[in-house]
Amino acid sequence: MKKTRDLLKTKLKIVDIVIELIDARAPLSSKNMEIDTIIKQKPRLIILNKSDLSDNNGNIKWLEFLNKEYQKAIAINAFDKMNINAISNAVFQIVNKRSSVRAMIVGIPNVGKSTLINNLAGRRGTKTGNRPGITKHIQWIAIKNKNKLELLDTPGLLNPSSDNPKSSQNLAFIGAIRDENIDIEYIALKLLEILIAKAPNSLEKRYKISIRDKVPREVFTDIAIKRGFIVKNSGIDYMRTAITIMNEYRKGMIGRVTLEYPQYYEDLES
Ligand SMILES: Nc1nc2c(ncn2[C@@H]2O[C@H](COP(=O)(O)OP(=O)(O)O)[C@@H](O)[C@H]2O)c(=O)[nH]1
Ligand SMILES: [Mg+2]
Repeated sequence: MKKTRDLLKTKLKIVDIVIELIDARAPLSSKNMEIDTIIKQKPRLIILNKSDLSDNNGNIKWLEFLNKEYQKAIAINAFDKMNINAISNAVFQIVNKRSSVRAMIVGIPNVGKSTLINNLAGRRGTKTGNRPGITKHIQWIAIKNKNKLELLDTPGLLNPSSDNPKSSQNLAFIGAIRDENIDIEYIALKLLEILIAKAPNSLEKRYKISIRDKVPREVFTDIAIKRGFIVKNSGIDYMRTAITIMNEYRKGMIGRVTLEYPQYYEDLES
């Protein structure tokens, strides 16, 4: 991590603004807290990405919270072309500069850094490096139709920093931790517990099952049976069922579910 941190600090010196991507389904768990001390007073735009996978109410609450805590936050979906304007406007609002502005995207794995860079850059991604005065090894990408905004072509990869059990679970749900490193069956059952509470209708609709009065294990079995995930002589194919549930949640097929809310709202709930 020290090496990554040092590299990040070097790159920070050459940008005007940091664009920090977090996952709208779990903004707190997917935020690397160390970044706050690394970037210090450097202008920053926080982007709640994958806001198409989180619920609208969650997005509103998080934007309200983040806009209060940090300089500025917006919610986007990295595939949406409309974002180019939203991001560019936000950047120029934060950075008080009329000439060329340079930005760098940072975030933990799987938050959508590459997707966003590709979208902002257009299909080919015009490289603007190797111009006089620009360090040879550093490549900049011109953002489509925004000739005053340039992006560092490689994002800053951060490790997730939250280490409480709830955050680790959220990171597993959203696919920020490699599946090899988690007990997928256990995690799928935990996810079902949340979906039963937060999105019962979507869950019933997706799998055409009734979940009334059922515990996660029973819902899990129902899903396996509905999908025909049965192995001859040994019953349910637990692995396949678990992977299916995880994948379908991650793709937003079981509804838009925000996994955590700003502390204030969590306190109200409990
Ligand atoms: N639904 C949805 N999926 C996204 C969004 N952004 C990225 N993804 C998906 O999330 C996965 C990880 O994206 P990627 O750009 O590789 O993340 P990176 O590891 O931060 O570079 C890919 O499967 C993307 O298609 C988004 O805004 N909405
Ligand atoms: Mg990437």
